[in-house]
Order: sequence, then structure tokens, then C-alpha cells
Amino acid sequence: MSEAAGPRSRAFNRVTADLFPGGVSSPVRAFKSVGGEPPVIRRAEGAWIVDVDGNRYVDLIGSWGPMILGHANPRVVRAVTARVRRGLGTGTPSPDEARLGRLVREMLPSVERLRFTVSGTEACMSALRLARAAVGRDKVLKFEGCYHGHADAFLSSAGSGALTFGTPDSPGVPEAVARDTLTVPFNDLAAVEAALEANAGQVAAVFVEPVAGNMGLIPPKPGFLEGLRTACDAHGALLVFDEVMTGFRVHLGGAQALYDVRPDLTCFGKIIGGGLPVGAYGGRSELMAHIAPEGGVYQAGTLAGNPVAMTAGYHTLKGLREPGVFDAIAETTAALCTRLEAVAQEKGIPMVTRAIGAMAGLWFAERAPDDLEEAKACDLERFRRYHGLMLERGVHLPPSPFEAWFVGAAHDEAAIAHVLDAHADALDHL
Ligand code: KE4
Repeated sequence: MSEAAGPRSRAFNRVTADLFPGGVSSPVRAFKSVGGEPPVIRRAEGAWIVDVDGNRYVDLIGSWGPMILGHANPRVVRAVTARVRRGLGTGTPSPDEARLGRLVREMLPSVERLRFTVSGTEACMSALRLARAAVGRDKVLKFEGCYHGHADAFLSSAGSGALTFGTPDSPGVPEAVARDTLTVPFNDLAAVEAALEANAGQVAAVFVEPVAGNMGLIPPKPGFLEGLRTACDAHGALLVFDEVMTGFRVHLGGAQALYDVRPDLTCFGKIIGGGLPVGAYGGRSELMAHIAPEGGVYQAGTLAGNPVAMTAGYHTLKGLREPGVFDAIAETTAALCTRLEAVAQEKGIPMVTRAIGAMAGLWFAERAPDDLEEAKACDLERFRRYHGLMLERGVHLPPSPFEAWFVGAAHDEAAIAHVLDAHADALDHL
């Protein structure tokens, strides 16, 4: 339980508890998985954030991924400030969207054409609608523990055995919608094959987080993504990589570059907007031709392609592509994980970490999990205590054992040393 929230944070939390469900704009921020009250953050710069009581934290959430260059990156702030002075948005074509669109295609060649949205949820929802229209089938296959935003079709998990219909994960999702969503364990190719066989000719797409980040950080087993590609081709289904989290984070070209597997469609969010609201979906030209106004698949958005958001995304990606920047972040991430694990081992505490590019994961367990069931079997209560102890020592971790940690270019030696000192002391108080 974290006592880190100071008096002003607690006062704000009372105001927002009255205004918003759970006092938050997104559920995970309410600290329900770890207990205690969230600090209310008033400013952020580099690797550090400061709450309304003046407490400083090294931030490993990074706005849930976008802040890979660090908070208030000077290059991004300069560009966004200048763009704002030319207007915040016009709801028209703009040079800014063209510039970002071209850059995304250059970085991920599988994205021959794309459409911007304002969130990852919207990107995944639209990609699913497109897949259903292009293939002429209704069912979608996803994986337990993978999250693709909160569209109804994705808020469904396996019923008894994944070969039957899905069941709603949330009130308000109609059975009729859930039944078209098949869910199988991540990293289980046999279950994928069985589900596709049992629903032959009915599955429009297989959606996957190519590196899972919503049940902690779980990489694909060797051959898993290649197996999905083969299975989709054999069954006439589209392979959709949800790279909202992994895009530009596990590799500059996303997981599809890291593992050399080409999806039919890719969904983006987070880093593509550099902290402002941007999502996108894209892929093979002939698929994207189905999207209105070229084709009949309708999708629209008042703030899609907003020029200020486009500018933030463009300069974030350009900054990330500067020579050596991404590799340095990946090296920092790997070194941090190695040292976190070494300290736990010295203290005889079962704890494992994983690092993939600029994404990290930590579990209190003897070995790192390969799917949701194994992730759930880790010592979640110990993580809960650890989270509060780290917060009290000035380290701002995702408030759930089922989230990934996000390292950025601003996590310098001083920030990393602060995390490691807090880690060593927190383990002594677990
Ligand atoms: P948004 O609608 O939150 O922009 O994106 C949804 C989404 C889609 N796909 C993946 C792989 C995602 O990780 C997400 C959103 N991630 C969560 C964190 N695990 C966002 C944090 C939140 O929900 O507040």
C-alpha cells in the first residue's frame, strides 16, 4: 500500500472521486491493483515527474509508452509550440499528416497506406471492421491477456474452451458480439490451429500483440509469430499486429522488423503521437482501399490527423531515429533489468525481469511467464507491496503486475541509479 500520495494529491483525489468514476480518466490509473492513492502529477521533464506535493519520481510509465524521448523533450516541445501558433487544427488535409504518414511507411514498409485515428482503441476497432469487410467473415481470434483497446469485440474472453463462443468480459457487451470473438492462450499455436479448424471459413482476422505488454512483458516463443502467419495464410484470415505498444519501442520498425514477420495490417498508438492523441492503422494497399471514401468501410474522426498531434508524433519519431538513440535506450533497458535481477538474487528474492528493446517487465517468480495463466501464478501480492515501496522511494512504476515498464532516452545514469537504490531498499522492506 503506498502512502506516497501527499496531502494535496489526496485533496485532488477527493475532488476527482466526486467528478469521475474511480476518480480517474482511465481505470488503471486508480491504483486498484496495488492499493493506495495515486499521486497527482503536475509536471514532467526528462525521466522525472513531480506531484502536487512537490514529490519527485523517476517515471517508468512514460504516459504508458509515448514518452520514449523523455518528458517535455526540447525538440518536440519546440516543434509543437511553433505549430500551435499556426492554429490547433482545421479538420482539413494538412502537410503535417502527410509528413508523419510518409515517415511511418518509411519505418514500417508493410504499411503501404494508413489512416490516422485518435487512439489505439479506435485503430484496432477500425482495423477489425476493415478485416471483416475485406475477408467477408465475422469472427476474430485474439489471445488471452492481450489487450486491443475497449471496443466491444475485444472485451471478450474464451468461453469453456476456445472453440466455443466468447463470453463478454464487460457488462454492456452483447453476447451476440462476444460470440464472434475466439480467445486462445498466447504462444499456443496448437490452440490457434484448432480454433481456426473448428471455425473454418468464419475467422476474418487473428489479432495479436506481437510482444505482449498487457499481461506484463511476454515475448512470442520462437516460431510463434511465423506460425500465426502460416496459419492465417492457410485459413484465409488476415494477420493483424497490434503494435500500439510495440511500435517503435521493441525496434524502430516494430515487432514486425524485430521478428521479420509481415502482418497484413498493423495498429499503432502511443509513440506515434509523441504524447498527444494519435492512433493509426494501415497495411496492404488493396486492403486500405476498402476504407471510405475510397471504399465502403466507414471510419471517420473530427480530430484524426490533428496537425499539432501529427507534429508531436513526427518529431518524436525523428528524434528516435537519430543515430544511436534507440540502441542507447535498449542498452539502458537491458542493463537496468540485469541489475534489478542481480540485486534480488543477492537478497535471495525470487524475481525475474525481461527486456525487449525499450520495454521491460518484472515478476516476483522463479521464471518469467509465457502466457496469462503463468503470469497470474506469479507473486502478485509481493508486486503490490513492491510498487508502494518503490513509489515511497521516488520511483513511479505502472500500478499493476500486468503492465510493461517503459524506458526512454532521458533515463540517464542518475535516474537509473535512483531506481536501483530504491529497488535495493524496497526489497529489504518487502
Ligand atoms: P488506447 O485506446 O489506450 O490509446 O490504446 C489501446 C491499446 C491497444 N493496444 C495495446 C497493445 C495497448 O497496450 C493499448 C493501451 N494500453 C494501455 C496500457 N496497457 C493504456 C493505458 C490505459 O488503458 O490507461
